[in-house]
Amino acid sequence: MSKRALITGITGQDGSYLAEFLLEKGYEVHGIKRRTSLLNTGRIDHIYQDPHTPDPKLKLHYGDLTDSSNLTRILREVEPDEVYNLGAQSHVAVSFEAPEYTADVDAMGTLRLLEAIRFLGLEKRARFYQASTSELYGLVQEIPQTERTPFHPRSPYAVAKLYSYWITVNYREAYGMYACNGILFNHESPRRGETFVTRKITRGLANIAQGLEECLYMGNIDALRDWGHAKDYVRMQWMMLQQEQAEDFVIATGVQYSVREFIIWTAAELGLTLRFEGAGLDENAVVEAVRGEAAPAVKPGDVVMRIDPRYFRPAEVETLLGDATKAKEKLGWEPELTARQMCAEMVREDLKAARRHALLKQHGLDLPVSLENG
Ligand code: NDP
Ligand code: GDR
Repeated sequence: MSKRALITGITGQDGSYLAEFLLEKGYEVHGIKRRTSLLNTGRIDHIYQDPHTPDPKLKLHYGDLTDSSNLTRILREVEPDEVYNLGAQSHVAVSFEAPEYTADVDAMGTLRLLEAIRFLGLEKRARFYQASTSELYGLVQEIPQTERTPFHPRSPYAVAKLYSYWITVNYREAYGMYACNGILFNHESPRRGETFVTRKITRGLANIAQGLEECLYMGNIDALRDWGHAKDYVRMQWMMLQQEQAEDFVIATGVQYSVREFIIWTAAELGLTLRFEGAGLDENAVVEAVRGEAAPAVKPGDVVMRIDPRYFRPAEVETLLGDATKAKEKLGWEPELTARQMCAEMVREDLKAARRHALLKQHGLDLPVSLENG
């Protein structure tokens, strides 16, 4: 009999890679998707299986982390061997705008799921993975951050995730559940949500290169992050549930870059050289030179980026750098892709999309480019 996994957040970046990974491993994968007014399964359409086919290996259930009756019903129906709680309002800046909702989903949602597992008597059967985050470190107490570094969350998102971290530990200690936290540092991919900084940059500059947008507005480009590739990180989520004992692990590359460096890499992939003007946060980035074919719409001297304080956060996490020694030693995990390689892949995919869009535009089929920002 194949193992059954239940993924909350299956329509998100990590959920989609994890579902692919588990299907390849022969799992029956169940995912919870929210009801939305527009289709939200774009990241998993390529692995979608028509429910009318005999014995589909991927099954989707409507649900929401704010609805405990629905979580209980789905868990009862699926009786999973492994539960991956990836669902969340995952945008840090948005959590300042919607703190109560963020707490409901990111903190109480975890409790609802754990309680439903316990209520159904599945606590000895279902192994539980909680998507914890490097945002827990917030105002960092130690560099680099390990499993033992104290937490100091700096946003409603991080505070909600702190609750989830501890309630996961608590259910492990109180009820002997196999429940663990992956403290994951930032991880990205071509499937990254468009309003997170890396994707905002690769998509925005690719659009500008093709004449679909004029200028990108950014926040704190001096923030430092430890960026890995989502594909490497979901492998680790699974590995964490295959141990004898449930434990918490930091997952990170151990290398740190600034948002500014990520901008420069992206520009280089597009054949652009940027000149940053001004100091600190009041900078304009001015395109100084143009080489290659990838940015036909940009002329030397064009201002392609400006700083807009609306993207500063009320409390910022300036620097994060992880130490994943424990994961490397105990689980033999190693990231396979560097941040620079990941950036190149993201630019390639966003440029492909921008070129398609520009081509349609040339032929009079002008679809508006979504300028939703974050
Ligand atoms: P995404 O934002 O891409 O995906 C979040 C998923 O959660 C989506 O499927 C979303 O559904 C779903 N979701 C949102 N609200 C609810 C709700 N109320 N009920 C049920 N599902 C909901 O995030 P990532 O894939 O990047 O991250 C996965 C998890 O890992 C998140 O919990 C995030 O906080 C955490 N994390 C992420 C890191 C990263 O760098 N990516 C690092 C550390 C932790 P919909 O598609 O409908 O919006
Ligand atoms: P983060 O990711 O907050 O670390 O949370 P994000 O990509 O949003 O920001 C990273 C850093 O870039 C700075 N920044 C900007 N960010 C956004 N979104 N938009 C901008 O215009 C911009 N300009 C500068 C930010 O201030 C920040 O310092 C992500 C999410 O995936 C969380 O769910 C996850 O828990 C953590 O990573 C680890």
